[in-house]
Amino acid sequence: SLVGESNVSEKKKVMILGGDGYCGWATALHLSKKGHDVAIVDSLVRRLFDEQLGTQTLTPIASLQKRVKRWKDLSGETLDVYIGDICNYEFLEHAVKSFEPDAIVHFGEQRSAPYSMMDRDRAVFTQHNNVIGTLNVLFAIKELVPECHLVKLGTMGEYGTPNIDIEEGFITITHNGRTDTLPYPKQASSFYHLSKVHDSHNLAFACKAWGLAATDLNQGVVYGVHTPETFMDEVLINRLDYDGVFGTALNRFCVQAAVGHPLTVYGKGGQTRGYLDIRDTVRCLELAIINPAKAGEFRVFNQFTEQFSVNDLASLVTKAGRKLGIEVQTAHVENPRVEAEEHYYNAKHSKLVELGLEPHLLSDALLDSLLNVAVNYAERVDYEQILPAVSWKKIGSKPKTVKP
Ligand code: NAD
Ligand code: USQ
Repeated sequence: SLVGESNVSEKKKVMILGGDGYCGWATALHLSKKGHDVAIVDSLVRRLFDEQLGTQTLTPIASLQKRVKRWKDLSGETLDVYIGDICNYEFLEHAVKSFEPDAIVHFGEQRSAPYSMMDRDRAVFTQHNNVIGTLNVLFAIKELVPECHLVKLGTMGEYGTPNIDIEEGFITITHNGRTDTLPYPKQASSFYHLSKVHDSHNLAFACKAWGLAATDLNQGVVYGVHTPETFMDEVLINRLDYDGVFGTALNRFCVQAAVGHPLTVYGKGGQTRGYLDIRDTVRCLELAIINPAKAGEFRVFNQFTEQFSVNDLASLVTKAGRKLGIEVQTAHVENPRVEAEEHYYNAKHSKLVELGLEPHLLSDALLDSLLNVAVNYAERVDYEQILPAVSWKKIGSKPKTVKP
């Protein structure tokens, strides 16, 4: 067992909603390795989205059952598994009652902005899945485990790109001579990002009304694939999305470079966001869990380590490619989204560092290793899935069937 070598001060029972996904799987293994008792809850709907869209992760992922068995063989640790939809309250109630978590980490949402902008059906699905799922989690905690700390994934995209500094959740404003600290204004720009805003409001209210303890982690864009645990064995490998719907900026650029596709910079490329390495994601979750919010407290942490524009990322990947002998081109594609392409951006991100986060800043070594992973699995890449096909302006009410 790995518990012996862990530095855990207090062993916690942690339930991970969305534990079969990109951030969730890596976090489940990290916390298990650190000696916590971990349960995974997942409906496996993410695997179904890939089927619907006719795409697949760059890396070949094993079934959840195989993953969990291999982890048990390698570490001696058991991960409890509950397969079901958290929008189904009876299922969630059963899982929470039988596991009795000290902390619930909530990754279990539809997380793609383009997916939420495909058609009315998917916009409604996204907000229903995310908002109702989170409401169910709040009720389950209130009814069954009122002391349980909720660690909920939000997004930096809740804030949008205001022309002033972005604070961590709250801003102190003086208006007509009076001063108050208020929730930072939200200006999300997709039905997905808006679902996170709605969640944040529901969390804040539940903490105030029922005394729940919650941490909202406004995470930036995650990059990378390996963590020490998922790297232990190919059966444990994490997913890496590169397609135009679920792929995110830096991960996409590395895969594009590896297969000789021009980097897809949308519009002017000045869009600036917060980014972090997946090895920091798992550590941030651990820090939030071992330093819980108090009863009645609604905390907000901005979870990213560095800011980059899309143009910055393209030039970093171009340089890293050159070192590996890959000539990387950039294509400025028409921006399918409605967003500012040149703007001020300066977001605070000190609370997780104060708790002990030591960031893995984006380095040549990481770009090298990510490019190498992409080169290794290049034959799995479907070139046709790379260009963006979802337009924010062309969203319609008719279900969009994916063309063969
Ligand atoms: P993912 O799609 O890889 O994983 C989400 C998991 O949740 C999937 O396994 C899916 O099957 C499951 N799920 C979705 N709806 C569910 C439901 N109703 N019931 C049970 N399970 C359900 O996504 P990810 O990239 O791991 O993101 C995890 C969380 O972190 C999301 O909430 C996302 O919004 C947030 N986030 C992700 C990023 C990123 O760059 N990947 C950045 C910021 C925030
Ligand atoms: N972009 C490009 N080219 C690409 C892909 C993206 O220029 O090939 C641009 C987008 O237009 C956008 C920026 O890069 O301006 C980021 O896009 P993204 O697809 O990497 O990230 P986003 O849609 O914001 O969503 C991702 C995750 C989501 C999470 C969010 C964090 O999918 O779950 O909430 O990152 S944040 O961006 O901080 O809101």
